[in-house]
Amino acid sequence: MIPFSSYLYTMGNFDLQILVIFIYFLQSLGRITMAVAVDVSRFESITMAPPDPILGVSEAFRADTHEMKLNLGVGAYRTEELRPYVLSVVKKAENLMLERGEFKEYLPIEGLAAFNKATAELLLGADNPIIKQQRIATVQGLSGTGSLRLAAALIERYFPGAKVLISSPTWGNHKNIFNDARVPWSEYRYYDPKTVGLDFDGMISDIKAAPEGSFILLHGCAHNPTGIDPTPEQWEVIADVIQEKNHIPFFDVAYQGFASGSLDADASSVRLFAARGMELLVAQSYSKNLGLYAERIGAINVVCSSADAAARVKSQLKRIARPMYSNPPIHGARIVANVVGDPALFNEWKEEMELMAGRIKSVRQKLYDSICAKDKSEKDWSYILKQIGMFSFTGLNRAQSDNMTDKWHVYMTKDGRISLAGLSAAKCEYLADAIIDSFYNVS
Ligand code: PLA
Repeated sequence: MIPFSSYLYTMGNFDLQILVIFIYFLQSLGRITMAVAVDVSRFESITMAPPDPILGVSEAFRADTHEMKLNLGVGAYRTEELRPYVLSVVKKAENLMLERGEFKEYLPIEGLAAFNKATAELLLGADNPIIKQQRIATVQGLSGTGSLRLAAALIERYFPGAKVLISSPTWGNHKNIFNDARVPWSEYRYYDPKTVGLDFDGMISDIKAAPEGSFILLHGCAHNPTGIDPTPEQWEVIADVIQEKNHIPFFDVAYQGFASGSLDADASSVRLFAARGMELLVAQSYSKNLGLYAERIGAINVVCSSADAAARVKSQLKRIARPMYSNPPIHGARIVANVVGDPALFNEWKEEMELMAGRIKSVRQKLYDSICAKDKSEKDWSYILKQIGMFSFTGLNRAQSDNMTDKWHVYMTKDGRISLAGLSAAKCEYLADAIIDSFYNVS
């Protein structure tokens, strides 16, 4: 027999109302005394969550019907025609996979071995002794976000109370990731609005002041949202301070190849730290550089001082991953492994990446030129050119950013960030008008 409580769930609203009336009727006869609140949801106390500050922008964009609308919110590369772009090396790798008729069985918890090898080599350089010495623990993750989350869980479990220091500002999701993993965090100064540049002294003194043994989260290249990276000399000083304070560097590498167009140049910060013999954490993502956004492919790497420590760390990362999502998806991992493992495809990838990075640089220049041509004041807009990567941190405040969206239908994050990867040369003039109007007419 079906229990009464299960039967309740199968009833429609109308049925429930009838039932409630029937129960009241029985109650009024004094035959039954129980109160059944069947028309009240058990989820009544759950309030509506706010839209995500980045991905929520795309939702609002989709709902807008204006013909000039422009989505510069999320960092996703578009063609000059503003269409999503699938790299031709990705299509070739997928064709190869189809021809080979590859299986779809579960991967091991740590992911595809060929991917893990390729990703560590891409990060450190194939001939890096760390790889030969097996001092790197690499586990395939659910893209950059999932990899950061695994590392956060590792910190929470094995470094209780340790703090993560994140840059101010940083990618919006960093705080969520550490909050959800219950890892305490605080900020170090990074951006100086007066110079629209790096507050290097502030950054160094905050890293120095952090409790010994803190994790220092660093953007490997193309800092999000500012587009401002330390110089090679500044990276050396940052490494000095981290070493002095016995901190642990934790790199987020979400844009390797996208900042400069070169995979090696964009990994130079990580390699500089690794070459000093430091232990470090590195989360990687293939969302942008291979355009594999929805495949959710990335990795967490932990460089350790011994092969033995690396083996133990890897075993614990697997232990964390298993109850979270069991094992990672195979498709994107195979694409990366095929592209990196085939010299012809690898070279073609580098060419396509240069092309993408080049298109972003050219709209950056065009936007700057258009703004300068229209703005008759003395304002120096050159910071737009100095910033690197996908984004430009315009310096527009919240009200001005709102004006960009409400009046001009330009969708962007409320911190004033625009994704140049979603801009075409044809829309630069329009965007320049929107920025100038918002900057001068809204305070
Ligand atoms: N780290 C940084 C610094 C990022 O900017 C992003 C993506 C990620 C990690 C995670 O990307 P992944 O999980 O897809 O690998 N930032 C985007 C998208 C491009 C987003 O917010 O999810 C952004 O628009 O900022």
